[in-house]
Amino acid sequence: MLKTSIAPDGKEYPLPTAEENEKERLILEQITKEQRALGRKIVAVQGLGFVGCVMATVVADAEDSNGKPVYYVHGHQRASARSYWKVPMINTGVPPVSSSDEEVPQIFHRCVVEKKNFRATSEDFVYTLVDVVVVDIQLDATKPAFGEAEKGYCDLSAFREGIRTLGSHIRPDCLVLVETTVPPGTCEKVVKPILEEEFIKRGIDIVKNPPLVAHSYERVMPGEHYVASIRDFWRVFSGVNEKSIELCREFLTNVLNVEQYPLTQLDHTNASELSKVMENSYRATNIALTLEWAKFAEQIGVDLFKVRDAIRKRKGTHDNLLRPSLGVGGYCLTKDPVLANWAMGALFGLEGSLDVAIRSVNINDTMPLHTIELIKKVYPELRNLKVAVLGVSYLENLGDTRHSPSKTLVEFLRKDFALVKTHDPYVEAWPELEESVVEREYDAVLPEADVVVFAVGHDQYRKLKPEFVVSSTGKKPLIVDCSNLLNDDTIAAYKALGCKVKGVGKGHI
Ligand code: SAJ
Repeated sequence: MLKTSIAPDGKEYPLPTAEENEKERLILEQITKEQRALGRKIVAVQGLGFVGCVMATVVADAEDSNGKPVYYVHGHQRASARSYWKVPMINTGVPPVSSSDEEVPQIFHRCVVEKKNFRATSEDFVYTLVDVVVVDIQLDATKPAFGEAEKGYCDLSAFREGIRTLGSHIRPDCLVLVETTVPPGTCEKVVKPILEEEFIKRGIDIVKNPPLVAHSYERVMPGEHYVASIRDFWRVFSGVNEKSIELCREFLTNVLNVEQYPLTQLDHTNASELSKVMENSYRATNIALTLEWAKFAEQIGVDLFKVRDAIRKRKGTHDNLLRPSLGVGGYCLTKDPVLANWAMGALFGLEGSLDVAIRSVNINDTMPLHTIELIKKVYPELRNLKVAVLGVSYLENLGDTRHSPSKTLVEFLRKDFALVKTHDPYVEAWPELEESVVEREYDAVLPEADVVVFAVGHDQYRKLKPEFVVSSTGKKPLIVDCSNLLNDDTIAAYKALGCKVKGVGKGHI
């Protein structure tokens, strides 16, 4: 029975057979020959996830001074049941990611269907044909214990396997450009040695032909400026040797809008790798600090958000002060500090840890418990309490539940036997929280609610009228504002309707 890969729309794609793979190799060879004849360099993008698939189109979309494509791009996705469906889907010119950026479907159609210089494949053989490989495969951090990020670690096995595939296929003069967010030290201590091992197995002299490895991290933000966050955005890069650095500079200069967004070269891949994870650790630490002070503000009758606004008036030095919320979710701030902390010991053999960054991750991961404390101030006993949670996405106005703080909130409420219903206008399913239904209609969650939690800052929640919310519940529910959604007038309106109101950082209520 042929294994299949099922796309989000339910369409089934059978995984390729051995015969089909043999045919595919011939197609890849033919295409590459034709494209080289057109004077194009050949690029492979390894991993067609939310970064790789759009990066591949940005590379394919790059044109020379005569408006001709500089590159032909083979997107490579392993033929896994989970992700193979992306290959046939991309080859119809359809993006495998949904996005509010209308440039995403346009750039896919332009490169796959019109320019015909981007095509997806699952054949490893493709790596024997290319001049550059852009590595965009996933690399996760694991946090085995809630609130104990110091125990977090990174399992590099899948990443190593991906690099080994490259080492056993690529030509010695092929540049391997790592974009994946990796623990500091990975290029020098993991990627380069694996490539050297594979080169030696293939009889390649690694002194004459040292592997060419560069690192340039992506700053993709999949929202409404998805494509621009790759093409029109600053990049940091480095390489394991001079040639790698120069080839990387040439590639990024051809692909990205470096006139407006100049490149920054660092002198070692450790530096470029450290830069990425420090960027997000800085952001995570910034948020964690505001929660610590929000708790203090609540106890002394202060509205932390007004204090924050006052501080942010100092443009250039203090206007990047962030804010507390229900919690810090998403794929970046939750793991990047852990990658660095783990690398200290695992890759550099160093004692000690990044205490401030790790403590910040713990503050951020456990932030939803503060919202539960606010509820318990009014309802000490949560058993059978009916709680309506508005918002399960990790970010406002987006439908992405990865590492959503709402998951922690719902799990801890249910652990104390509260009766929780959830709502989110952007979220269809919530895979991280099994058998959890996410409602789209208010009348499915508000009736009878004792507590209404404004968990995520979706714009439509900000516009909800207090009269509507209170009448929908048929009670005078406790209102909990986790993300500064309710201004003072709205809070006053809820109180006039007989509701109690609590808010993260809102000590003045
Ligand atoms: N959050 C707060 N308080 C804030 C800002 C965010 O609690 O002041 C929470 C959000 O609700 C969310 C989490 O933190 O749960 C992360 O929010 P984010 O705005 O950092 O969004 P992310 O996780 O998508 O972060 C990405 C990062 N981009 C990359 O790594 C390429 C980050 O560096 C960007 O700053 C961020 O997008 C962005 O600005 O959009």
